[in-house]
Amino acid sequence: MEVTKEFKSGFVSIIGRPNVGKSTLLNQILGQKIAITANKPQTTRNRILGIHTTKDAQVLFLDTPGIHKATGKLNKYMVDQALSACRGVDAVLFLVEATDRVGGGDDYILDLLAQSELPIYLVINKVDLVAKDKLLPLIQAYSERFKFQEIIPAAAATGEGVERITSLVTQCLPTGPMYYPEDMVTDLPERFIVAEMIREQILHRIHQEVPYGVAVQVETFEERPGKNLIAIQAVIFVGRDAHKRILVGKGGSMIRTLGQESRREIEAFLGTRVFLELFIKVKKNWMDSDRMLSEFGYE
Ligand SMILES: Nc1nc2c(ncn2[C@@H]2O[C@H](COP(=O)(O)OP(=O)(O)O)[C@@H](O)[C@H]2O)c(=O)[nH]1
Ligand SMILES: [Mg+2]
Repeated sequence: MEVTKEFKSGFVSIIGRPNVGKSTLLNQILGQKIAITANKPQTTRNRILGIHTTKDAQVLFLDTPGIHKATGKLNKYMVDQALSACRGVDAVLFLVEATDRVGGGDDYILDLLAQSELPIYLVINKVDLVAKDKLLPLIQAYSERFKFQEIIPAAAATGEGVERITSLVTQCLPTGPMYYPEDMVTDLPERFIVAEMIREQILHRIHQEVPYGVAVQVETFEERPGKNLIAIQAVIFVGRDAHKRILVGKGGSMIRTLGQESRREIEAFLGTRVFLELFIKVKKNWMDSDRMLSEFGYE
């Protein structure tokens, strides 16, 4: 790629309360799904790097877990991931929902942001869910609450306003090198994204508290040469026996569905056929064990 002389680059973190659409926005910016999304809080557990490269700039977006008042070790880890993603970056995209009133859980985040001197871009997401005449008063109210660099209405799910977000944040980046190869979209290993796609199916299909106590690990990932096939074995860890029974389902029906749906997503992501085997193991209360948290990559 021919790049411009004034090439810009830098980090932009995407923060906000759980469920406002941060991961959906990242996927839409990249035009590719690397972050899982669900209509549930605490879907994203780690910081996720998405790389957006054009001939003018390379923007390194950091998707983060939602910021909320956390209890429990796993939740505290997640919030810490989000807050630390605001240090050493060049700008912050702060997401709220158009359907929310100003304040509430966002005040806490704004008070934290006020202590930094970073440019903060407010994205009012999910504008597809509100009448257009509700938008101006909302923008007005937010602009009185905080000195944002810009206020951008958007709908991450449909793509509305998303190009504008990228071009506005690019303007505030310093000139700098291309840190990653131009065709690279993330630094996450394929194994991690595969495990996340399995967890996403669990979030979509199983309710109550079960998904919050699930961790997924890919144990084997083998390309079968000459066959255009990847064989994957993954383990779903749960904290309780009862959760295992729910995941297995009647006569194994739930685990079968989870396997089929995950395989479909993983095949689309990897661009090959996939042979997927899922196993379920109980690790009692792993979410409160430092050792297990770090084994699952939450440290
Ligand atoms: N209607 C609507 N739903 C959205 C939009 N953006 C995200 N969502 C939905 O909101 C839910 C949470 O999205 P997600 O990206 O996982 O939120 P996160 O927790 O902030 O990362 C999912 O069900 C998304 O499909 C949007 O612009 N409009
Ligand atoms: Mg998310």
